[in-house]
Amino acid sequence: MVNLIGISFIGLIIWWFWFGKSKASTKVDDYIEIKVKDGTYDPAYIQVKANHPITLRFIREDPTPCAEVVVFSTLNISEQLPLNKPKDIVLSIKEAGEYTFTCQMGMYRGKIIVI
Ligand SMILES: [Cu+2]
Repeated sequence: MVNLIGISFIGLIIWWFWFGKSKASTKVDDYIEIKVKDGTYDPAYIQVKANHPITLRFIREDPTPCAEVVVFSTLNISEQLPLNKPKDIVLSIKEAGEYTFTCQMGMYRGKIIVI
């Protein structure tokens, strides 16, 4: 119980941190454009409905190899992002929860919140 509160609190702090840093908007939509730039996914937080297909259009503006691949580890998805060319990833997540996506080394971080 205490752990749960602690984790939620940490989550909230991280949420605020990223929200402020990436001027991200959390929204429910069918299509979201995500810029990969300056060490952040923008937006980094995406809210989607369960069992509802969503297209994430990644636009990578960071030429460093670090940003080259986006990994959704819990979904077993890993995709190459071409430089300055949109890359669409279509997801339909069945279970509500939080799904993190990162670059290969975990410097870029984002989260999909499925409701
Ligand atoms: Cu990286």
